[in-house]
Amino acid sequence: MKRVFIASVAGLVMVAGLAACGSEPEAPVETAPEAPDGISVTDGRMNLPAATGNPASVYFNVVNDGTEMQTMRSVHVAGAESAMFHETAEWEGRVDMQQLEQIPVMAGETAVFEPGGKHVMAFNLAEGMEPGGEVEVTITFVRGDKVSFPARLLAPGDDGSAN
Ligand SMILES: [Cu+2]
Repeated sequence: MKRVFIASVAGLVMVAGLAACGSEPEAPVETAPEAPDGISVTDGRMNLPAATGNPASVYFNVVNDGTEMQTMRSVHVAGAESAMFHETAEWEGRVDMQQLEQIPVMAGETAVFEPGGKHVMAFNLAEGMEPGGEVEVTITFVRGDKVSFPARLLAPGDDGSAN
């Protein structure tokens, strides 16, 4: 799968605050989402936190087989009180996380969410989430289209590659 780094369009990405692992809840997601033209999501997975109460990390690939750029605006994780896009990167010599307000994915490209890079942080998880389970994740795009996909629940640190 082609990997896409969005550094070239970093100007489009609004960054709000450094290392914000705790913030406002997202607006609730409506039912019956409809994906933008050509958008699909593969390999959804969520690493459960090692300690109860900590946030979980969600990873996946957003494939844009359409003819237009699509821009992700928000994310909802079922069973989490709130969720947001994050990126892990090095700034001035130290590795840190930032919130991303919007994430574009160009026509014909794939936005990869993976450990050490872009990811979704899910906060205040419901009880009873166990490895082997699944949750639904919904991404909303700037024009209001949505795509939902399952994320497999993995133990902390499990990269899911054995599955
Ligand atoms: Cu994060």
